[in-house]
Amino acid sequence: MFTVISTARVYPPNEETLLDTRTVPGELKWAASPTEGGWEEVSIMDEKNVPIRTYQVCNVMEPSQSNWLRTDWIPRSGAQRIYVEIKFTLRDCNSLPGVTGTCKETFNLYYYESNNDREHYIRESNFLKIDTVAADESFTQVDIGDRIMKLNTEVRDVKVTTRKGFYLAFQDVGACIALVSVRVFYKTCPLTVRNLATFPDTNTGADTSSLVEVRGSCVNQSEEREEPKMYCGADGEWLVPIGGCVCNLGYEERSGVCQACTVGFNRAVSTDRACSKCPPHSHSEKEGAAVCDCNPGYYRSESDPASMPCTQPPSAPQQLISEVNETSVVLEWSAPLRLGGRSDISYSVDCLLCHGPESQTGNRTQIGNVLFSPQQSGLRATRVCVSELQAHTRYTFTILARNGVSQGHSAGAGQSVSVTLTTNQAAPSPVTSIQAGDVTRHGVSLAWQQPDRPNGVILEYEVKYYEKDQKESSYRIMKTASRSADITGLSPLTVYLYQVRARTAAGYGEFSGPLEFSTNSDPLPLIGDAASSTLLLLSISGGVILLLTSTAVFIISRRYKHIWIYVDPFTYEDPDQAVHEFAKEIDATYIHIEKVIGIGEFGEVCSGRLRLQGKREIYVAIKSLKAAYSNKQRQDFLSEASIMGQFDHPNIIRLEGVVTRCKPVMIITEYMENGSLDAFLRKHDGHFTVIQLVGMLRGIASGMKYLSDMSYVHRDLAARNILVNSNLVCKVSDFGLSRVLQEDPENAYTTRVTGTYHSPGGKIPIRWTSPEAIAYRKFTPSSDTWSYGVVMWEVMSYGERPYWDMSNQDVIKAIDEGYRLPPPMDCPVCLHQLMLDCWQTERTHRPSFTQILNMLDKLIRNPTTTLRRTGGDRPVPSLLEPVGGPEFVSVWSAEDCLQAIGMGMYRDTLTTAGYTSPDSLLTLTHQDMTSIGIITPSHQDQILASVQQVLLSHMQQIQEQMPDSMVPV
Ligand code: ACK
Repeated sequence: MFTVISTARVYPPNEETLLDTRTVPGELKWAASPTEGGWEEVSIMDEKNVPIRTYQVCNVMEPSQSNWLRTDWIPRSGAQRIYVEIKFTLRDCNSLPGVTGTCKETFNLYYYESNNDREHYIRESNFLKIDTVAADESFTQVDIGDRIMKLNTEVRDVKVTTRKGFYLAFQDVGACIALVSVRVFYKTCPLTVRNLATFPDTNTGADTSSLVEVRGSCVNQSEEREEPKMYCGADGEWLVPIGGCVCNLGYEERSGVCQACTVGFNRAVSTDRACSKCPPHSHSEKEGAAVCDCNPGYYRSESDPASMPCTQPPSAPQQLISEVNETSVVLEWSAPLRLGGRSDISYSVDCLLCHGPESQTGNRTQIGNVLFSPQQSGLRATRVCVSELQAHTRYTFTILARNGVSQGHSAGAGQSVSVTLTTNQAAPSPVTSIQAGDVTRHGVSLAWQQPDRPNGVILEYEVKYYEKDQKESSYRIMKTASRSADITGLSPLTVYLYQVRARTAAGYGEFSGPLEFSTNSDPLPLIGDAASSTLLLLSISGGVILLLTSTAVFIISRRYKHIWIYVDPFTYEDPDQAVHEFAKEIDATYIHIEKVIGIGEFGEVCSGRLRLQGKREIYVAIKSLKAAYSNKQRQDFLSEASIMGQFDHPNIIRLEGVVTRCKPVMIITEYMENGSLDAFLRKHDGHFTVIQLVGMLRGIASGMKYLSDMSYVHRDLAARNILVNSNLVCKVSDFGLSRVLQEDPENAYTTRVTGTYHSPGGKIPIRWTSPEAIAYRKFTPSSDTWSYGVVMWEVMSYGERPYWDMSNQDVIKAIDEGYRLPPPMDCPVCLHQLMLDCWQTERTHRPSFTQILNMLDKLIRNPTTTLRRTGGDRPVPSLLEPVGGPEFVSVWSAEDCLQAIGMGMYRDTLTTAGYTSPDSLLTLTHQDMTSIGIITPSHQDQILASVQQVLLSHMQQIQEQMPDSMVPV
């Protein structure tokens, strides 16, 4: 028998043993075939004297041996490849005396997969061969009796994947063998932790080259950084770790596990490897803190990293000083004593009296009118300039310091410092928009607008002028209380520079930029058709003019004082500049729209209320520009405002302002309660007296005279474009179609209008338009006169359609053939005569608006002799006839008139300024009133609205005492 040396073995950690004959207690009792004379179970003692089971066979002398030995069923336990380690001794045939060729030195190893753990019989042919096993070079010496034998160890492996278990078989073919031990095992990659991920014990794959992919799971208190993966190789080794996990915040990696940060420490960002001590002014009370909490009174802003110390809001700014300069103030302060441990300090300025919409433009903030430079909040520097404050007003400014942790933690007054100051009385802002009107050889008329910020009552204006060549070395000064000046005594054909400044109780404002203008070489002033025709009229009437009443002289003199030429907004490159030159931008929040009253060419027309700061609320009409508009439409729409904004007359619709900086774009005008004149008259057919109708016509003529004096041609004068207010005052509106008079009219407007009456300039209202304007677009104040005649006819016929239902072509033809509209029913002859004068084919024979106005005034003054005749039975007065006597003035004075409208307090002011007759009051404009010191807007409105009305109703009383032929129509 054998004694086995040193058989004690320790299994490697990546091998799972399925069978080890050396650990089987008792006999193995494997199935041998043949049962006798083949394999034999033999017990031997190992080196520790522990009995072990072996199988032996040694039939070397007999031929054709096939001795099978089969193990019991071995469960594969999930293994896919098993390893069989056989320790055996094998006798060298040569060492056996007397053996023949039958002796073998190998045996065969087989396997058979099966689910059956108790197979009685397995056919030998069902076994699959694993290998033929021979003794090899490496062996251990075994002491067998008195001889030394070699103990071989051979390992074979095979894939077992189809059944739950398998049997092994050893076939001896005639060798002398002792199977000392058989161990069956498979290989695993043992449980491991790599990159904070746990990989479980994993069976190797079925093939020798297979890699099993295994997903790891993060260890406690950690989370995946990138999916952890590793491969289990066939030899039970882990290969290629990928991805891994990181410890949760508040934990750090120690010895492959995540351990909580201790008290007073934190780990707040995953890129930090280890826990760190809490930053200053913070603490952690529990283990595992991700973030240390701030100590009481200390804070962290949302953007502060947790590693940053906790900080505090700043204390108040110090040493606030203010320096007032008129209506500006410079505020300066020093940084707070305590910055709270931060560097992101900023300041804001609070101003209790500064209201209104806020905007940031360039490097300044605007709140209402007040400007903060560089801004009102978020100031980095310790200085701010606040300007455009109200003069003479007490303001309190508070400077507030804040930093990143002020939000919600500010201790209020603790962070701010205040100063109260009073602004000075300020000089007026510079005069802008000076315009030159009448230029002669020796003089020029200048006019200008009031400064944007008068900062008080303007006492006078100073005009400085000097020859351009002489620079300012010798200049002359002229003072005036009004916003116009006639400069005389200039040298002909010389370029002069003119500057204007305003004076209030606070002193002079700055001079305007210089306006450059040359005097004429031409001895006669020529300003548009209206002026020349007036001069013509004056020269024709020669001595007659001397007979004009003081009123007429007054009107003419005022007219010359105010020559001002209308500026075509289309000559501006930037249409917005034009609109802002002539129209005030209104904050949309000051407007309350109440209802839609109509549809205009560009969108809805609404009525509503407007309350401007410091002014009483007024009713307004609001024209808005529809939502989807082109640039061209916006420009056309706003051009109406640019035109309207240049006018200031009681019979021209007044522009309140525009809204262009937000949508919808709007034009705000005064509200006219009775809407358009044509509809109004149709609604009240037959309800008015002739004198009331003439009163309306007078208003329209007065407005048109004003426009023609400004060289403005309306082009669409018609009753539908006249608006009527609650006092029956008529005002010219709709400046959409109109264009400025061209310098050289012969060159312009030559487009011949064809059948459709559309031309590049727009539609032409045929029934209202003069023949020369229709034929070759010759639009002049005389073509407006033609239209005025048609308006007269519309008014006297209570809104009848001119030429009734005749076609446009027929109208043109009829006019060409000399046909004219007949007098409307009950129309006084003189009025129809005036219409016929307006419809003279030769335009120069038509009356100017000055003449029309004089004529109407004459009719109003002498209603008993002029208005009573209807039907053309008696001769009518000529337009050039001298204006009638002063009956009107004698019965009714300017003083009475002012008294009647509750404005008696202005009697002296107006008389001193030359407004002595009632009809001189009719020429008053807002501008006139402001310049003579009637500055209260409501009083100005009251005077404008009521004077015409009172005078007309007075005339009506006179008329009522007339004979019955003068019945209301
Ligand atoms: O005839 P109406 O009532 O008077 O209908 C038209 C409509 O808007 C479209 O133009 C009316 N409208 C225009 N401007 C004013 C205004 N300033 N005051 C009152 N109504 C106005 C016009």
